[in-house]
Order: sequence, then structure tokens, then C-alpha cells
Amino acid sequence: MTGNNLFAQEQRTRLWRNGRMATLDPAKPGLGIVEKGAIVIENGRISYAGPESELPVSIIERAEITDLEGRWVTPGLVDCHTHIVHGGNRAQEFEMRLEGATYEEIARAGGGIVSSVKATNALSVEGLVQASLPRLDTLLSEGVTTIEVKSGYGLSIAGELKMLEAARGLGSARPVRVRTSYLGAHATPPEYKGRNTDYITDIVLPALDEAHEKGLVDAVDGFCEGIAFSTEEIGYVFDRAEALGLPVKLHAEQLSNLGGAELAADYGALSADHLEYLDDTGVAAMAAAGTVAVLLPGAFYAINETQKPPVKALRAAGVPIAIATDCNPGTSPLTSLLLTMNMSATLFGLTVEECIAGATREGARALGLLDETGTIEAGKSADLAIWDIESPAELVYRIGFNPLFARVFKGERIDR
Ligand code: DI6
Ligand code: FE
Repeated sequence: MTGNNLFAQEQRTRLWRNGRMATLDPAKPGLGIVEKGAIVIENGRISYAGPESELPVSIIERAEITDLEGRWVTPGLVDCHTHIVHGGNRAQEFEMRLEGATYEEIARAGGGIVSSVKATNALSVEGLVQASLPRLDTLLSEGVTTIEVKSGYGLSIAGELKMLEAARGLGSARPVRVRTSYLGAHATPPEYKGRNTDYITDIVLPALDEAHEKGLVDAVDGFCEGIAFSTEEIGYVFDRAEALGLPVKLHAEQLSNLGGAELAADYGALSADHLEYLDDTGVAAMAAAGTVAVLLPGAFYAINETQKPPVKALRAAGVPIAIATDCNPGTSPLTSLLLTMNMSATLFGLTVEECIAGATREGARALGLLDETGTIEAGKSADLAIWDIESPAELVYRIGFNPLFARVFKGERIDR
């Protein structure tokens, strides 16, 4: 391709017309639907999104036109909470839970996260990338254009950095936006059993410093739970994140209520995640801080949890609600954001609109990316999912069916 062609390539204006758009534009009611809509893409970004009838003629005359033939278009899906980088699997623990052992019992007996640590640390960066790509490709095949990836199965300085490098490697290997979250405070390795504070001082904080220095960290996360870390211990990690200018998020109130959501809100967290045991104090703190509630029905379902997150209270307080797969080998070996939407509706009582918003706009908000993606609005990255459906409700209603027609990431169409 000569320089001129390359320049022409970059200046190419594309017009996607005759689509039914669920824009998720927060300024519009509901899903922000535009029935006979058009999207103009220039240099990978949306320069127009709205009624075809209001398109400037000058654009129509110079654009490369694609007829969507009346297909629905949503923002590209955002999976804002995953542990997709990991080695091995925990099918054997799944069998133990089928025989009556609880997730907590297995973790306290030295299984759980720690068993994934061995399998993860046995792999190189490239080995972790290769192990994770099939899971990532499954999510991309459903229209995901942005994914968050956590560390947390290294539990050593080298191991945590290796995971974050592998996460960045996924973003180089596939057309997808990857945001990383450092989760050194996920569990305490056996050599530090009973010595959480020493583990934080010796490993978690130095690994965070080095990862940040290497540009590997977009946010800092933690697991605030009886089998993991207290609010005081998470506070040490969040103080360092704050000192480094990094945003925070937190696994909170998943199995009990330690006040994790309130702690997260006190640090102005992007999100607090799981929240099955969230109380009114935590809801109020999250509402005041603008912290997003990320609900993870896959983990609720897989560990047979019975306590549901307080969706009515979150709604009443105006707390934004996102949903995500929590794809991880222990509590949520789930690689479908479409099924996550169905579970969020059926198990947690979210509406169709809340599910679709939760997997697009609110997922972007939970990653601090709402200015970049998550809605179909002029100025944002052209991240789209085009569907063979008759109504948006089909995205939530179906179980195990993928109606994606095409995925568009930064303006480039990627067919299934
Ligand atoms: N909560 C979870 O459900 C996952 N991590 C966390 O903090 C579980 C991760 C695992 O069991 O491997
Ligand atoms: Fe998680």
C-alpha cells in the first residue's frame, strides 16, 4: 500500500445505514433507540450517530456505504470483570462442591485460588496468552470489544507481573481493548498463611510499584472477604494505589459483609463487585461516591449462593449497575456475556434494559472508559455489535444462542 493509499485509507469515511440502533445514549430514554439510523465512522471513531434522515448530504456523497438491512446495532459489549488469564482449571473442585463441600471450606483447606496459582505460575507469559486466547475468542465471538483482565493468580512479584504482561499480550494478539486490574490482594500464598500484613508488605505493594512503573496497571482491585483480606488490609493496598494515582475497584460482600463496598466508596472506587451481602449503608456510600455496582451472576450460580444482591435498593439509590462474566476457574468458569445477561435477568431480576446497559455503557463506566466506549455516540470509538435479532430483548432472553452478525472494533469490521 503506497503512502497515498495509506493516507486515503485512514481518511476513508464509512457510512453504515438502515440500522436499528440501541445507542445506550444516557441522554435518551431506555436503550436510546433510533429506528432508521445511520452511523458515520472516520479514523476509527463515530463522527455521526442518529436518524438517517438527518445525515448531511455531503457525507452520503463521499462515504463508503454499507446497508445494515435493518439489523440491530448495539455498542460493542464490555466485559468489565474477568480473571480470564490463568492456568489450569478447577473441575476437580467442582466435583467436590457437587459432593457437598462449600467454596469457603475448599479455600480454607488450601484449595481454591491457591490451587490455580500453581497452574498459573507454571506457565510463561506466552503460555498464559495461549491458554487464555480460547476464552477470549469465545467472548469476542459474542460481540465483546472491551475486556477487563485481573492478575491475582501469581501471588508473587514475578507471578503477578507475568499475568499483567499476558493480559497486555491479549490486547496485542486480538482486536480488543484490554484494561488490566492488579489483584495481588486476591489470596495469601501458603508461605504467608496467617500473615496477611507481611504478604502485603513483602509482595503485594512492591509488585504493584513495579507493575505500575512498567505501565502494566490500569486499576487496583482486592478481595475483601473473611477468606481473603480485611478492610484494614485492603486499605494498605488502596493507600498505595492512591499514592500512585491509580483508580481502585473491589470484590466486596460476596460471601459476607465486611463493609468492603463502603471502603471502596470511601476511596472513590470505580466499582464494587459481587455485592450479594451488600447492606443499605454500603448502597448509600456507593451512591454518594458514584461507584458502579458490578453484579456477577455466574459466581452466584456456580457456587450455589442463595443471598441475592439488593437490586431494588441499588435502583432506588441510583447506583449504576454493570454485569460481567467474572470468568475465572473457581467460582465462575463462564465465557458468555450473553448468558450473563440472561442470568442477570432470571436470577437477579434485572430488566432487559438494565442487562444490555450493564454489558455496555455501565461496564464502560465501571472501567472509567465512558468517554471512549460503551455507547453509540459521536466522538467515541467505533465499537459496535451488529445482531440478527428482531428485538433487543432477544439478547437477554435466549440461553446459549449467539445471534451476532458482525463485530466492529475501532471502526474495523470483524466477522464472526
Ligand atoms: N471472588 C471470586 O469469585 C473469585 N475471586 C474472588 O475474589 C474466585 C477466584 C477463584 O476461586 O479462583
Ligand atoms: Fe472476580
